[in-house]
Amino acid sequence: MFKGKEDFKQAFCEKLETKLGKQVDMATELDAYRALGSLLKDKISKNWLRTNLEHEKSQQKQVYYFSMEFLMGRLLGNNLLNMQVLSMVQEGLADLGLDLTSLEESENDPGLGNGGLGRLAACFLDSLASLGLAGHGYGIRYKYGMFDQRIIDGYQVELPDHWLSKEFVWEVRQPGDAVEVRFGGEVHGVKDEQGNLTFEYSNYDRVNAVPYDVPVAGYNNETVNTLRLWSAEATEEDTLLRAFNHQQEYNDFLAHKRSLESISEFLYPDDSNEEGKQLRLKQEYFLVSAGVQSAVRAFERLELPWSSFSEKVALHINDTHPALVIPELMRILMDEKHLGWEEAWEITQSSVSYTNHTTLSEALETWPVGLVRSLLPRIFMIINEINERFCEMLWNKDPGNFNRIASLAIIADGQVKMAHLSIVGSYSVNGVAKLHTEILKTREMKIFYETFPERFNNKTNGITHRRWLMHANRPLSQLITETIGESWKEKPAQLTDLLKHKEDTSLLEEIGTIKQNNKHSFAEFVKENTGIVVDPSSIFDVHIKRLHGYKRQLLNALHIMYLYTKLKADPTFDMVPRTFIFGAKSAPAYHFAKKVIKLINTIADVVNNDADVKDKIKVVFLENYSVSLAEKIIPATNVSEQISTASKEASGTGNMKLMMNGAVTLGTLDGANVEIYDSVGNDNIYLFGLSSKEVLEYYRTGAYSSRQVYESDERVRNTLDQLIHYSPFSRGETEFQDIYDSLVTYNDEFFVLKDFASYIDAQQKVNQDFQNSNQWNKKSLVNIAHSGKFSSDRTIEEYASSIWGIKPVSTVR
Ligand code: DL6
Repeated sequence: MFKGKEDFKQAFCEKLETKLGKQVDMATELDAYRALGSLLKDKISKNWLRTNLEHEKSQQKQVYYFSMEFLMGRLLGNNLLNMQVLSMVQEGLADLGLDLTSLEESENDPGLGNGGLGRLAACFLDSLASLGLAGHGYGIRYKYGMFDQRIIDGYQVELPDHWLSKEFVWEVRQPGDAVEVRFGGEVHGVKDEQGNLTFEYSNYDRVNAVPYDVPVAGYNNETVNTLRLWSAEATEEDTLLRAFNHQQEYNDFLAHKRSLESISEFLYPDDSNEEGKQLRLKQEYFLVSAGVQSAVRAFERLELPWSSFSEKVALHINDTHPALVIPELMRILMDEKHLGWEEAWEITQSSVSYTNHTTLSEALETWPVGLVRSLLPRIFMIINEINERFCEMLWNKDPGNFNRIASLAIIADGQVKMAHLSIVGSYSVNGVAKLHTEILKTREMKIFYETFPERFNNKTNGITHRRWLMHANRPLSQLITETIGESWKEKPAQLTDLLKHKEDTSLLEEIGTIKQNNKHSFAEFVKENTGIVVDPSSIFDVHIKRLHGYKRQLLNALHIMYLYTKLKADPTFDMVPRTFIFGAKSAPAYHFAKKVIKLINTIADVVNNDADVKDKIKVVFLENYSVSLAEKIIPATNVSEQISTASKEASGTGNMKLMMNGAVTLGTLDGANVEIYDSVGNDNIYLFGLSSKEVLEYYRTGAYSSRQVYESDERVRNTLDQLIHYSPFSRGETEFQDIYDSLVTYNDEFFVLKDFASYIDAQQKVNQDFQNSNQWNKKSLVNIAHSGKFSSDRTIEEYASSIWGIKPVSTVR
């Protein structure tokens, strides 16, 4: 690495000169960031090569984690941390008159993900490398990420996120490893000389999939894995070998090239409700085909028989989006490697594993048969055959049970059901929290569970404590080390050692002081970015996640309206000042969610400008919520809002990041909140609302009447009426009529009204308890102490041992 600070400074200055032709005094912060990033990448590259050589030499089993999203966050700080040079680099840069934090701010967040599933993939990469495991990511190098959110007049406005504009210093283009991906055309079965049936393709479009490799460096070890991002380009045949005799030919060529390259142009900004868009299906197959070809190539270099494929290769699919891995591997094994169906199926099924991330029925992917058949003719034939064989197997087991076959079939009602394909074609299906897995087994995937019980298992999500604690909250990290020693960094479960100190009042005070300092810094940030002045001694109450009906930002917003109204009626109403902080993006076409954003901003406008209440309540909606923004908010949070309708949030991971930074959860018994509750106990979490059983029972019986709640609870009625009658919030407009209707007229799908009363009570309890700072800090400590269990290192160790069957590469660690 670097021999010391002076060595680093020299290398950095040289890099500035050779890469940018500049000296330190001429360099902007962006220049300095680019030089530093590229210098680090050079340093990482040595271990990168060594890791690859070592894997090849020892024939390590490789895990390929296929995901349409990797929400990585900025890489500079993370790489400095993992390479253990952060403080030294910071000091060296300071000697040169440069501030590391400002350089970090120069990096764009890579626009490669939307929300939970993408961020989980990023945490997993960090853990795989840090645990010395041979696991790599396969994704798409989208040119435009999820939109850049602006709030204009309270409304969400979407601008393009051209995150590559500043150069992504970490990537290495690898044209030598490009592969061809085919779309459309026709497939003909022909008999070869031995009479075997083979398939010939004609009239198809081909796309060059060019990989861009990003190194993923482990913490304090020498492992460097790879995140391989595929970019779509026109092939050489389509570009160099064309004759342009006429302008029209040139125009046609440009249109063709543009349409091929549009495959990796942008990330669909939805987190759940994907409509059957042809381009999205193209993206999915593009990733899958490129990735599987690349994994097969790597396997072939080992010169082993095909029967050992699954001993050396694990293909993991992050939700159903990459489910075409199954027919694509079948296609390659049969059409290119000439294996028979049975052998290819055995290999495929024992190599693929699948994680489900949602039970929302609208998020379960299906594709129209016609679309799959025309875009991917050979793949469709294979899916069809898988389906027929599967249905035959079901028939043989239970002849005549048509209903069962109809509900399990992969192709039914003119749709290809990707979850069914994923379950049938894999050896492992996991949910992401205990409750979620239980719901999969007993409800959403019940008949599949009955058919293949051995495939189903739970892997509760986790987050990387390196990014979310060691890097995002250095003072807290340091205090923990001073209290329990260094080893929690490599073994985060040891954070429970903090529990031995939970009666140590001076430690509790220090925890409180760190939180207070973080709140001060964050208040500065809020002021600079929004002009809103917030009181750092107020309770920082944080609701950060995608905007969705089931995540119930609306419940939080209605509660603020309720508090405001109460304060207006009784200015002496005693409450600890509270700052409500929101960060959330809505899918551009999700009308209801956008209305909620407008409502929150309207509330902010009313409350923040009303002299009667402004010392008691402030509301801040931060635009463009992202990983780097989360890193600023989370260390400053007191209350973590995890208030989804029970049964709807598969796991949540924000809940884990916030507890790890000493925030106390206010939540429903949903997703991983259940396990957080089991760990921290009743005194260190605020629970409210319906249980998942009650919610599911209401859905089953239809016995819930939101109008009844509205009519019988005055607090509910007074609050809701302000949405439609003249009030400071409606200002006589009908803007929020839809929200009102969804709650009262259309029976409140997410039980906001039903849970309103118990939410008020829980909030009231928070208000009381926060006044005893020693007790509150103790709750913080208990949460931090139990957060080690929610490190993604634990999750990945579980995947490694019980799904993938891989062990750390001993010589690398
Ligand atoms: O598993 C990661 C994350 C969970 O923590 C969230 O609860 C869940 O909503 C999220 N799902 C998605 C999109 N789902 N699909 N498909 O991000 O996954």
